[in-house]
Amino acid sequence: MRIVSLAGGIGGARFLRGLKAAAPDAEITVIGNTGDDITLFGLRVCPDLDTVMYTLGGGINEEQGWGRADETFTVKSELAAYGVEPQWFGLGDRDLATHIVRTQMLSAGYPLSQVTEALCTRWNPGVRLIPMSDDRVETHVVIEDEQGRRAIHFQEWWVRLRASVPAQRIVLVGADEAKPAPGVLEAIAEADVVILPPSNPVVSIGTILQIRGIREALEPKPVVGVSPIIGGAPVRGMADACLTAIGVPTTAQAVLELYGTPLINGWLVAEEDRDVALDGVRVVARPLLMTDLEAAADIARAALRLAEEVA
Ligand code: GDP
Ligand code: FO1
Ligand code: CA
Ligand code: CA
Repeated sequence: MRIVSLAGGIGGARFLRGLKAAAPDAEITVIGNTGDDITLFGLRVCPDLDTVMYTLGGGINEEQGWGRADETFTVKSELAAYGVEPQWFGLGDRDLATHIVRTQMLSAGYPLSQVTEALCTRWNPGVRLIPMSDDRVETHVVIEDEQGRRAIHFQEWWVRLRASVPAQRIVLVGADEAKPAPGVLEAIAEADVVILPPSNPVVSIGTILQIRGIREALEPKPVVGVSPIIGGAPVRGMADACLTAIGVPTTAQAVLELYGTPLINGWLVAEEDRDVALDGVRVVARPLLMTDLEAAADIARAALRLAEEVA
């Protein structure tokens, strides 16, 4: 079986670990969000790609959900001693090696998709991980505070401000010109099923869907989504702040309507959201908390069953 999954960071990566366990013989292609990417200290950092790569490859900091296990921060404190900004983003020593290799390859002219493939030869994530685009696309957030109205990088809003200042707009800079990376549309065309994991519906899945041609390629496919919202709240993180910014309520119903038909055909919700409904979509209620690998595998199995029903 050929499965395509879109993915952000933590929610996507934890689901994918369950999907691998649920479908050990499947060929899984993951289309990763690169809207979170940022250049810091001259280094290109791809948080969501790395979260998927480290989680599936066994190198993730499990408690945190991002960054490397057994991490140290010597370089970070040395940079701080020079007074170099930004100091609100923590790049660990082990993690830095990834960004150095990536930046070196990008500078030599390799596209991000080939760089990601090269990094994955070390981590063996057991899936084919492709960035949504080789073109530089970045999520920026328009805020208004004492310093006036301005756009800041998504990471500054998310990490430094913890999304505490309301986002007036979320803009994907570069989306108009960006093309899907090589292999993205081909993998979708060949997929038997497509799964939208419980990733952030705005700045992870929503971002990938903005890349020209991706939504259109997905629409005719049997697509099953797993709700990232349970009982009116994001399980972790601040996805509610992103939904509010685009005028969408933080409910499993509203996220389903945001994805909409004909894109989505099956929608897995938590048991407390079992009254969610949309014409043309089969809704199934299951426990959706990814407390451990087994729980994530159960959710993935339910998603695959639902995909078979709607195919
Ligand atoms: P990020 O890029 O690290 O923010 O990660 P993703 O975009 O892949 O996923 C973040 C989303 O995962 C959050 O908005 C949560 O709503 C969702 N999430 C996290 N843990 C769980 C869980 O155990 N169950 C479900 N259903 N959703 C979860
Ligand atoms: N998130 C934080 O909250 N603080 C950090 O210092 C931080 C550093 C960091 C470094 C590498 C990386 O891949 C991810 C990192 N994250 C950090 C996570 C992260 O950037 C955000 O949670 C996501 O981009 C939102 O998906
Ligand atoms: Ca992300
Ligand atoms: Ca469809």
